[in-house]
Amino acid sequence: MREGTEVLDLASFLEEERGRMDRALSRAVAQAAPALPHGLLSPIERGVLAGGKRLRPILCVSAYRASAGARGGGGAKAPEAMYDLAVALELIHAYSLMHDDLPCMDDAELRRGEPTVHVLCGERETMVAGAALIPVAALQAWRAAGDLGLDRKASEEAVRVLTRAAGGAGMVGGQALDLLGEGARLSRTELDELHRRKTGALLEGSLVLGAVAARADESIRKGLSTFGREIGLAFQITDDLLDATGDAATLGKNPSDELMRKSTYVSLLGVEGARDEAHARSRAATEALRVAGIRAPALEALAGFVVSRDR
Ligand code: GRG
Repeated sequence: MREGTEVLDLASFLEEERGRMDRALSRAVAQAAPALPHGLLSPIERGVLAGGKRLRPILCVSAYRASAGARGGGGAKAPEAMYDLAVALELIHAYSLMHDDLPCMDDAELRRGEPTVHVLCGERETMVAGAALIPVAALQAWRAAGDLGLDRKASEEAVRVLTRAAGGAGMVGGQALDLLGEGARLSRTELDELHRRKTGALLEGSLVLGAVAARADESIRKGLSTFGREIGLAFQITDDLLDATGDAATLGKNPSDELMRKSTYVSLLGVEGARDEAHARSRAATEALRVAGIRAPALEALAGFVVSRDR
């Protein structure tokens, strides 16, 4: 894929980028492995290396390229260290799915068309392996930022962006709101706030991390941040739609929102209303790029992918 060309072949772009992310994730796991007690390697390999769309690191590298392009470096290939930095996001994402699937959480037995990690490796092992991935991700980001040539201040900023997105004000905080709201009927404002944290924070952080890595100026960083916030919501609304209308064979997991009586965008807006809202958020994301003067065919295509995906 050449970012400078007008038409982007999304399918081959995604395939190429996923391959690079998978290789970077294998390097990250191999780097972490010597320090880990032997029993943790299996659940970590299973949780990290067995598939997934790799959306967050792909967004991160795309934001890096778009930022470099805005500074006059358009079309440049991202260095390998950028992929190493981006997959720190995927390590956090992987742990969150491992924990989210546990019997004490969503109690899911199927993910990505395969038995979940705890089904294969045991509950306690999965819990500990998931926790081990959090510092592994922070160290991965720190090391990769150095390899990328970022100075100390920018490297610290990269780790801060990652850990804030993953923490109490972000993903874990959103998960806590989700648990506290169980059984309640949430308002639109409450649902937005829950998902802005639980799903949106890591997606928005992916864009901001790419901007930090490219040393983007404030206006580019803000534009990418707004893009990330909008696609975060579009992604979650689509997730709710897929859960309500998809089947396990396509989704690779069992629909569960209705079973768990969750407040969702579908329960709040209906299928058509939720679909309209997802597309509106996707358009708002693209508009944020235009307003900030960011030319990024890959990000525009990814904004479309987020709402057109079938899993
Ligand atoms: C500390 C108990 C404890 C929990 C950690 C579990 C947790 C925090 C947070 C949950 C975050 C979570 C699972 C959010 C859902 C996000 C979501 C819609 C994930 C699906 O993402 P995709 O579609 O997955 O990108 P793939 O399979 O493509 O990687």
